[in-house]
Amino acid sequence: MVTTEERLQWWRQARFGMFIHWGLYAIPAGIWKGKEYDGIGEWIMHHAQIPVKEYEKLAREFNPVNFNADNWVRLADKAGMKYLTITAKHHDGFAMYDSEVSDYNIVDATPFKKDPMKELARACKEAGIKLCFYYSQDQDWHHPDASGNDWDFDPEEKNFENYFENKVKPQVRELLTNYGPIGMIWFDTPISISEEQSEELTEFVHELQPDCLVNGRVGHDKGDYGNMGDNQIPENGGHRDWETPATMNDTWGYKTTDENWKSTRTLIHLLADIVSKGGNYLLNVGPTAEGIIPHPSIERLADMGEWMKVNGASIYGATANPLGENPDWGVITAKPDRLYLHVFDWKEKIQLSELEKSIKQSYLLADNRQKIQFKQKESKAEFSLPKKAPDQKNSVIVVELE
Ligand code: JFZ
Repeated sequence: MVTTEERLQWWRQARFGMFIHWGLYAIPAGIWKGKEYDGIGEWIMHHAQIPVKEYEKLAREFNPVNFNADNWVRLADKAGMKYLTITAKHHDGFAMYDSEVSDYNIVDATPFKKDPMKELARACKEAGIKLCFYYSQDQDWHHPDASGNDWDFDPEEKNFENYFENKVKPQVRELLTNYGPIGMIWFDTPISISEEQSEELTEFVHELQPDCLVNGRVGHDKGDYGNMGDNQIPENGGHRDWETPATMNDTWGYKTTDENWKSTRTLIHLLADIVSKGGNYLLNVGPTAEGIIPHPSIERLADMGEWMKVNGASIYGATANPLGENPDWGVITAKPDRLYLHVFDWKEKIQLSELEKSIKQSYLLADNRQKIQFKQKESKAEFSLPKKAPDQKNSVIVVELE
Protein backbone atom coordinates (compact mmCIF):
# COMPACT_ATOMS: atom_id res chain seq x y z
CA MET A 1 0.00 0.00 0.00
CA VAL A 2 1.57 3.32 -1.07
CA THR A 3 0.96 6.21 1.31
CA THR A 4 0.31 9.84 0.37
CA GLU A 5 3.61 10.74 2.06
CA GLU A 6 5.41 8.32 -0.26
CA ARG A 7 3.57 9.64 -3.36
CA LEU A 8 4.52 13.19 -2.46
CA GLN A 9 8.29 12.63 -2.23
CA TRP A 10 9.10 13.40 -5.91
CA TRP A 11 6.59 16.26 -5.91
CA ARG A 12 8.13 18.02 -2.88
CA GLN A 13 11.53 17.69 -4.55
CA ALA A 14 10.20 18.98 -7.90
CA ARG A 15 8.56 22.22 -6.65
CA PHE A 16 8.23 23.60 -10.23
CA GLY A 17 6.07 22.21 -13.04
CA MET A 18 4.68 23.15 -16.44
CA PHE A 19 0.93 23.39 -16.97
CA ILE A 20 -0.28 23.13 -20.60
CA HIS A 21 -3.81 24.15 -21.66
CA TRP A 22 -4.23 22.96 -25.23
CA GLY A 23 -7.45 22.10 -27.09
CA LEU A 24 -10.02 23.11 -29.70
CA TYR A 25 -10.44 26.45 -27.88
CA ALA A 26 -7.02 27.50 -29.31
CA ILE A 27 -8.73 27.84 -32.72
CA PRO A 28 -11.15 30.67 -31.76
CA ALA A 29 -8.45 31.88 -29.33
CA GLY A 30 -10.85 34.23 -27.56
CA ILE A 31 -12.81 35.44 -30.60
CA TRP A 32 -16.12 33.94 -31.79
CA LYS A 33 -18.00 35.14 -34.91
CA GLY A 34 -15.94 38.33 -34.90
CA LYS A 35 -16.65 39.15 -31.26
CA GLU A 36 -13.86 39.16 -28.70
CA TYR A 37 -14.83 37.54 -25.41
CA ASP A 38 -13.31 38.58 -22.08
CA GLY A 39 -12.04 35.96 -19.69
CA ILE A 40 -9.95 32.85 -20.03
CA GLY A 41 -9.65 31.46 -23.54
CA GLU A 42 -10.53 27.82 -22.84
CA TRP A 43 -13.98 28.99 -21.63
CA ILE A 44 -15.03 30.46 -25.02
CA MET A 45 -17.69 27.75 -25.57
CA HIS A 46 -19.27 28.76 -22.25
CA HIS A 47 -18.76 32.52 -22.57
CA ALA A 48 -20.28 32.56 -26.08
CA GLN A 49 -22.83 29.85 -25.23
CA ILE A 50 -21.75 28.01 -28.39
CA PRO A 51 -24.08 25.07 -29.15
CA VAL A 52 -22.35 21.67 -29.10
CA LYS A 53 -23.26 21.12 -32.78
CA GLU A 54 -21.38 24.30 -33.72
CA TYR A 55 -18.41 23.97 -31.37
CA GLU A 56 -17.65 20.35 -32.30
CA LYS A 57 -17.12 21.44 -35.94
CA LEU A 58 -13.86 23.02 -34.72
CA ALA A 59 -12.45 19.49 -34.54
CA ARG A 60 -12.51 19.31 -38.36
CA GLU A 61 -10.07 22.27 -38.46
CA PHE A 62 -7.73 21.15 -35.69
CA ASN A 63 -4.47 20.14 -37.36
CA PRO A 64 -1.45 21.19 -35.22
CA VAL A 65 1.18 20.42 -37.85
CA ASN A 66 3.81 22.34 -35.87
CA PHE A 67 3.34 20.32 -32.70
CA ASN A 68 6.65 18.88 -31.56
CA ALA A 69 6.64 17.04 -28.23
CA ASP A 70 10.44 17.18 -27.97
CA ASN A 71 10.42 20.96 -28.30
CA TRP A 72 7.77 21.34 -25.60
CA VAL A 73 9.52 18.96 -23.19
CA ARG A 74 12.91 20.55 -23.88
CA LEU A 75 11.40 23.95 -23.02
CA ALA A 76 10.13 22.59 -19.69
CA ASP A 77 13.41 20.80 -19.00
CA LYS A 78 15.56 23.87 -19.72
CA ALA A 79 13.28 25.98 -17.52
CA GLY A 80 14.04 23.63 -14.64
CA MET A 81 10.52 22.22 -14.54
CA LYS A 82 10.28 18.64 -13.25
CA TYR A 83 6.69 17.74 -14.15
CA LEU A 84 4.35 18.55 -17.01
CA THR A 85 0.56 18.60 -16.58
CA ILE A 86 -1.42 18.78 -19.84
CA THR A 87 -5.16 18.99 -20.49
CA ALA A 88 -6.25 15.52 -21.58
CA LYS A 89 -9.88 16.68 -21.49
CA HIS A 90 -10.96 20.15 -20.43
CA HIS A 91 -14.50 21.37 -19.75
CA ASP A 92 -15.37 21.37 -23.49
CA GLY A 93 -15.34 17.57 -23.36
CA PHE A 94 -12.88 17.09 -26.22
CA ALA A 95 -10.27 14.39 -25.56
CA MET A 96 -6.77 15.45 -26.65
CA TYR A 97 -5.76 11.78 -26.75
CA ASP A 98 -6.85 8.59 -28.55
CA SER A 99 -9.96 7.57 -26.60
CA GLU A 100 -12.07 4.45 -27.25
CA VAL A 101 -14.73 5.86 -24.90
CA SER A 102 -15.76 8.74 -27.15
CA ASP A 103 -15.01 9.54 -30.81
CA TYR A 104 -14.90 13.21 -29.78
CA ASN A 105 -11.12 13.05 -29.65
CA ILE A 106 -8.02 14.26 -31.52
CA VAL A 107 -7.41 10.97 -33.37
CA ASP A 108 -10.96 10.19 -34.53
CA ALA A 109 -12.36 13.69 -35.06
CA THR A 110 -9.51 15.80 -36.50
CA PRO A 111 -7.33 15.80 -39.66
CA PHE A 112 -4.32 15.54 -37.32
CA LYS A 113 -5.24 11.92 -36.52
CA LYS A 114 -2.28 11.46 -34.14
CA ASP A 115 -2.13 11.14 -30.36
CA PRO A 116 0.07 13.96 -28.95
CA MET A 117 -0.03 12.37 -25.50
CA LYS A 118 1.84 9.32 -26.82
CA GLU A 119 4.58 11.62 -28.11
CA LEU A 120 4.67 13.60 -24.85
CA ALA A 121 4.86 10.38 -22.81
CA ARG A 122 7.94 9.32 -24.81
CA ALA A 123 9.61 12.73 -24.63
CA CYS A 124 8.93 13.12 -20.90
CA LYS A 125 10.33 9.67 -20.17
CA GLU A 126 13.51 10.49 -22.13
CA ALA A 127 13.89 13.80 -20.27
CA GLY A 128 13.12 12.38 -16.82
CA ILE A 129 10.12 14.69 -16.47
CA LYS A 130 6.91 13.35 -14.88
CA LEU A 131 3.95 13.35 -17.27
CA CYS A 132 0.69 14.34 -15.57
CA PHE A 133 -2.83 14.78 -16.98
CA TYR A 134 -5.42 17.45 -16.27
CA TYR A 135 -8.90 15.87 -16.50
CA SER A 136 -12.18 17.76 -15.99
CA GLN A 137 -14.17 15.16 -14.09
CA ASP A 138 -17.27 17.27 -13.47
CA GLN A 139 -17.75 19.94 -16.13
CA ASP A 140 -18.14 18.56 -19.66
CA TRP A 141 -20.02 20.89 -22.00
CA HIS A 142 -20.33 18.15 -24.65
CA HIS A 143 -22.12 15.64 -22.42
CA PRO A 144 -25.82 15.96 -21.43
CA ASP A 145 -25.25 14.43 -17.97
CA ALA A 146 -22.19 16.45 -16.92
CA SER A 147 -22.08 19.89 -15.28
CA GLY A 148 -21.73 23.19 -17.01
CA ASN A 149 -23.71 23.24 -20.27
CA ASP A 150 -27.22 24.50 -19.51
CA TRP A 151 -27.61 26.13 -22.93
CA ASP A 152 -27.88 22.83 -24.83
CA PHE A 153 -29.02 20.56 -22.02
CA ASP A 154 -31.68 20.80 -19.30
CA PRO A 155 -30.00 20.70 -15.87
CA GLU A 156 -33.12 18.96 -14.51
CA GLU A 157 -32.51 16.05 -16.90
CA LYS A 158 -28.85 15.49 -15.96
CA ASN A 159 -27.80 12.09 -14.62
CA PHE A 160 -24.31 12.79 -13.29
CA GLU A 161 -23.83 9.15 -12.21
CA ASN A 162 -24.16 8.10 -15.86
CA TYR A 163 -21.49 10.60 -16.97
CA PHE A 164 -19.24 9.61 -14.05
CA GLU A 165 -19.52 5.86 -14.64
CA ASN A 166 -19.58 5.84 -18.45
CA LYS A 167 -17.21 8.65 -19.46
CA VAL A 168 -15.10 9.83 -16.51
CA LYS A 169 -13.93 6.52 -15.08
CA PRO A 170 -13.39 4.78 -18.44
CA GLN A 171 -11.36 7.76 -19.75
CA VAL A 172 -9.31 8.06 -16.56
CA ARG A 173 -8.61 4.34 -16.91
CA GLU A 174 -7.37 4.93 -20.49
CA LEU A 175 -5.07 7.73 -19.33
CA LEU A 176 -3.61 5.54 -16.59
CA THR A 177 -3.27 2.45 -18.82
CA ASN A 178 -1.97 3.67 -22.19
CA TYR A 179 0.73 6.25 -21.42
CA GLY A 180 3.08 4.59 -18.94
CA PRO A 181 3.70 5.84 -15.39
CA ILE A 182 1.70 9.02 -14.73
CA GLY A 183 2.84 11.42 -11.99
CA MET A 184 -0.55 12.90 -11.21
CA ILE A 185 -4.13 13.27 -12.35
CA TRP A 186 -5.12 16.92 -11.97
CA PHE A 187 -8.89 17.07 -11.52
CA ASP A 188 -10.81 20.32 -11.59
CA THR A 189 -13.97 22.24 -10.56
CA PRO A 190 -15.88 19.68 -8.45
CA ILE A 191 -19.51 20.86 -8.76
CA SER A 192 -21.92 17.90 -8.96
CA ILE A 193 -19.54 15.18 -7.80
CA SER A 194 -20.49 13.64 -4.46
CA GLU A 195 -18.10 13.03 -1.58
CA GLU A 196 -18.40 9.29 -2.24
CA GLN A 197 -17.56 9.81 -5.92
CA SER A 198 -14.54 12.00 -5.06
CA GLU A 199 -13.33 9.27 -2.71
CA GLU A 200 -14.08 6.55 -5.29
CA LEU A 201 -12.24 8.42 -8.04
CA THR A 202 -9.19 8.95 -5.81
CA GLU A 203 -9.09 5.24 -4.96
CA PHE A 204 -9.71 4.36 -8.63
CA VAL A 205 -6.57 6.29 -9.64
CA HIS A 206 -4.51 4.77 -6.85
CA GLU A 207 -5.64 1.22 -7.77
CA LEU A 208 -4.61 1.75 -11.40
CA GLN A 209 -1.28 3.43 -10.54
CA PRO A 210 -0.47 3.41 -6.79
CA ASP A 211 2.26 6.07 -7.17
CA CYS A 212 0.03 8.48 -9.08
CA LEU A 213 -0.93 11.64 -7.16
CA VAL A 214 -4.47 12.99 -7.12
CA ASN A 215 -4.89 16.74 -6.62
CA GLY A 216 -7.35 18.33 -4.25
CA ARG A 217 -9.79 19.50 -6.91
CA VAL A 218 -11.06 15.90 -7.15
CA GLY A 219 -13.42 17.38 -4.57
CA HIS A 220 -14.50 17.22 -0.92
CA ASP A 221 -10.93 17.65 0.41
CA LYS A 222 -9.99 14.24 -0.99
CA GLY A 223 -6.85 13.59 -2.99
CA ASP A 224 -3.21 13.67 -1.95
CA TYR A 225 -2.68 17.45 -1.73
CA GLY A 226 -4.52 20.75 -1.93
CA ASN A 227 -4.83 23.28 -4.76
CA MET A 228 -4.97 27.00 -4.26
CA GLY A 229 -7.29 29.08 -6.39
CA ASP A 230 -5.81 30.08 -9.74
CA ASN A 231 -2.81 32.36 -9.28
CA GLN A 232 -3.53 32.37 -5.51
CA ILE A 233 -0.71 32.13 -2.90
CA PRO A 234 -1.75 31.52 0.73
CA GLU A 235 -0.10 33.38 3.58
CA ASN A 236 0.59 29.98 5.15
CA GLY A 237 0.30 26.54 3.66
CA GLY A 238 -2.49 25.12 5.77
CA HIS A 239 -2.95 21.48 6.81
CA ARG A 240 -1.54 19.70 3.77
CA ASP A 241 0.81 20.08 0.81
CA TRP A 242 -0.42 22.56 -1.77
CA GLU A 243 0.21 23.92 -5.24
CA THR A 244 -0.51 27.22 -7.00
CA PRO A 245 -1.60 26.86 -10.64
CA ALA A 246 -0.67 30.06 -12.41
CA THR A 247 -0.70 31.83 -15.76
CA MET A 248 2.05 33.89 -17.36
CA ASN A 249 -0.53 36.28 -18.81
CA ASP A 250 -4.26 36.24 -17.97
CA THR A 251 -5.46 33.13 -19.78
CA TRP A 252 -4.80 29.39 -19.66
CA GLY A 253 -5.86 28.53 -23.20
CA TYR A 254 -4.30 30.55 -26.03
CA LYS A 255 -5.87 33.95 -26.82
CA THR A 256 -4.59 36.09 -29.69
CA THR A 257 -5.33 39.29 -27.77
CA ASP A 258 -3.81 38.48 -24.36
CA GLU A 259 -0.37 40.13 -24.28
CA ASN A 260 -0.42 40.90 -20.55
CA TRP A 261 2.74 38.92 -19.77
CA LYS A 262 4.28 38.90 -16.28
CA SER A 263 7.99 39.76 -16.32
CA THR A 264 10.59 37.04 -15.70
CA ARG A 265 11.55 38.88 -12.49
CA THR A 266 7.94 38.60 -11.29
CA LEU A 267 7.72 34.91 -12.23
CA ILE A 268 10.95 34.12 -10.35
CA HIS A 269 9.75 36.04 -7.31
CA LEU A 270 6.42 34.14 -7.44
CA LEU A 271 8.29 30.82 -7.60
CA ALA A 272 10.47 31.72 -4.60
CA ASP A 273 7.48 33.14 -2.67
CA ILE A 274 5.42 29.97 -3.22
CA VAL A 275 8.27 27.68 -2.16
CA SER A 276 8.99 29.94 0.86
CA LYS A 277 5.45 29.08 1.98
CA GLY A 278 5.85 25.34 1.30
CA GLY A 279 4.05 25.05 -2.05
CA ASN A 280 4.62 24.04 -5.67
CA TYR A 281 4.38 26.35 -8.67
CA LEU A 282 2.53 24.96 -11.70
CA LEU A 283 3.18 27.56 -14.39
CA ASN A 284 1.06 27.50 -17.54
CA VAL A 285 1.69 27.80 -21.27
CA GLY A 286 -1.13 27.94 -23.83
CA PRO A 287 -0.04 26.63 -27.25
CA THR A 288 -1.70 27.83 -30.45
CA ALA A 289 -3.95 25.63 -32.63
CA GLU A 290 -0.87 25.01 -34.79
CA GLY A 291 1.00 23.57 -31.78
CA ILE A 292 3.28 26.55 -31.17
CA ILE A 293 4.02 27.82 -27.65
CA PRO A 294 3.87 31.67 -27.75
CA HIS A 295 7.28 33.32 -27.94
CA PRO A 296 6.84 35.43 -24.75
CA SER A 297 6.33 32.16 -22.81
CA ILE A 298 9.44 30.63 -24.41
CA GLU A 299 11.53 33.70 -23.55
CA ARG A 300 10.43 33.77 -19.92
CA LEU A 301 10.94 30.04 -19.40
CA ALA A 302 14.44 30.23 -20.89
CA ASP A 303 15.34 33.08 -18.51
CA MET A 304 13.84 31.21 -15.55
CA GLY A 305 15.97 28.22 -16.54
CA GLU A 306 19.13 30.35 -16.43
CA TRP A 307 18.16 31.47 -12.93
CA MET A 308 17.39 27.89 -11.87
CA LYS A 309 20.79 26.70 -13.10
CA VAL A 310 22.45 28.97 -10.51
CA ASN A 311 19.80 28.96 -7.78
CA GLY A 312 17.95 25.64 -8.16
CA ALA A 313 19.30 24.39 -4.81
CA SER A 314 17.15 27.05 -3.11
CA ILE A 315 14.01 25.65 -4.78
CA TYR A 316 14.26 21.88 -5.40
CA GLY A 317 13.32 20.01 -2.23
CA ALA A 318 13.29 23.29 -0.28
CA THR A 319 10.67 23.90 2.38
CA ALA A 320 8.87 26.83 3.93
CA ASN A 321 10.59 29.68 5.79
CA PRO A 322 11.15 28.26 9.33
CA LEU A 323 11.53 31.76 10.81
CA GLY A 324 7.86 32.66 10.29
CA GLU A 325 6.78 35.62 8.16
CA ASN A 326 8.96 36.56 5.18
CA PRO A 327 10.97 39.79 5.67
CA ASP A 328 10.32 43.01 3.77
CA TRP A 329 13.41 42.55 1.57
CA GLY A 330 12.45 39.16 0.12
CA VAL A 331 11.60 35.56 1.01
CA ILE A 332 13.36 32.65 2.72
CA THR A 333 13.39 29.00 1.67
CA ALA A 334 15.01 26.29 3.75
CA LYS A 335 16.70 22.90 3.90
CA PRO A 336 18.07 21.10 6.98
CA ASP A 337 20.68 23.41 8.59
CA ARG A 338 20.54 25.86 5.72
CA LEU A 339 18.55 28.97 4.80
CA TYR A 340 18.29 30.59 1.35
CA LEU A 341 17.70 34.34 1.50
CA HIS A 342 16.05 35.46 -1.76
CA VAL A 343 16.83 39.18 -1.71
CA PHE A 344 14.33 40.90 -3.99
CA ASP A 345 15.05 44.39 -2.65
CA TRP A 346 18.86 44.63 -2.50
CA LYS A 347 20.19 46.85 0.31
CA GLU A 348 23.41 47.39 2.25
CA LYS A 349 22.30 45.47 5.32
CA ILE A 350 19.57 42.91 5.96
CA GLN A 351 18.50 41.40 9.25
CA LEU A 352 17.20 37.99 10.39
CA SER A 353 15.52 37.17 13.69
CA GLU A 354 14.02 34.06 15.32
CA LEU A 355 17.25 32.16 14.57
CA GLU A 356 17.51 29.04 16.75
CA LYS A 357 21.03 28.03 15.71
CA SER A 358 24.42 29.67 15.27
CA ILE A 359 25.46 30.63 11.78
CA LYS A 360 28.45 28.69 10.47
CA GLN A 361 29.01 30.73 7.28
CA SER A 362 27.18 32.75 4.64
CA TYR A 363 27.85 33.25 0.93
CA LEU A 364 26.20 34.00 -2.40
CA LEU A 365 24.68 30.83 -3.90
CA ALA A 366 25.99 31.82 -7.33
CA ASP A 367 29.12 30.03 -8.59
CA ASN A 368 31.46 32.60 -7.13
CA ARG A 369 30.14 31.80 -3.63
CA GLN A 370 31.32 35.24 -2.54
CA LYS A 371 31.49 35.36 1.28
CA ILE A 372 28.84 37.48 3.00
CA GLN A 373 29.90 39.18 6.27
CA PHE A 374 27.49 38.83 9.18
CA LYS A 375 27.15 39.53 12.89
CA GLN A 376 24.98 37.34 15.13
CA LYS A 377 23.75 38.00 18.62
CA GLU A 378 21.62 35.13 19.93
CA SER A 379 18.52 34.84 17.67
CA LYS A 380 19.29 37.95 15.61
CA ALA A 381 21.78 38.39 12.77
CA GLU A 382 22.73 41.21 10.40
CA PHE A 383 24.30 40.64 6.99
CA SER A 384 26.38 43.20 5.09
CA LEU A 385 25.65 42.84 1.41
CA PRO A 386 27.95 43.85 -1.47
CA LYS A 387 27.12 47.45 -2.40
CA LYS A 388 26.56 46.60 -6.05
CA ALA A 389 23.43 44.49 -6.26
CA PRO A 390 24.32 41.44 -8.32
CA ASP A 391 22.15 40.62 -11.28
CA GLN A 392 18.95 38.75 -10.49
CA LYS A 393 20.71 35.42 -11.01
CA ASN A 394 23.05 36.12 -8.12
CA SER A 395 20.73 37.44 -5.44
CA VAL A 396 20.28 34.34 -3.28
CA ILE A 397 22.34 34.19 -0.09
CA VAL A 398 23.09 30.90 1.67
CA VAL A 399 23.18 30.83 5.46
CA GLU A 400 24.71 27.60 6.77
CA LEU A 401 23.68 26.81 10.34
CA GLU A 402 25.55 24.79 12.94
C1 JFZ B 1 -10.27 26.06 -13.52
C2 JFZ B 1 -10.73 25.96 -14.98
O1 JFZ B 1 -12.08 26.34 -15.06
C3 JFZ B 1 -9.87 26.85 -15.84
O2 JFZ B 1 -10.30 26.79 -17.18
C4 JFZ B 1 -8.41 26.40 -15.73
O3 JFZ B 1 -8.28 25.08 -16.23
C5 JFZ B 1 -7.98 26.49 -14.25
C6 JFZ B 1 -6.58 25.94 -14.05
O4 JFZ B 1 -8.88 25.73 -13.42
O5 JFZ B 1 -10.53 27.37 -13.04
C7 JFZ B 1 -10.59 27.59 -11.70
C8 JFZ B 1 -10.81 26.57 -10.80
C9 JFZ B 1 -10.82 26.84 -9.43
C10 JFZ B 1 -10.65 28.14 -8.99
C11 JFZ B 1 -10.44 29.15 -9.91
C12 JFZ B 1 -10.44 28.88 -11.28
N1 JFZ B 1 -10.68 28.44 -7.58
O6 JFZ B 1 -10.79 27.48 -6.78
O7 JFZ B 1 -10.53 29.63 -7.23
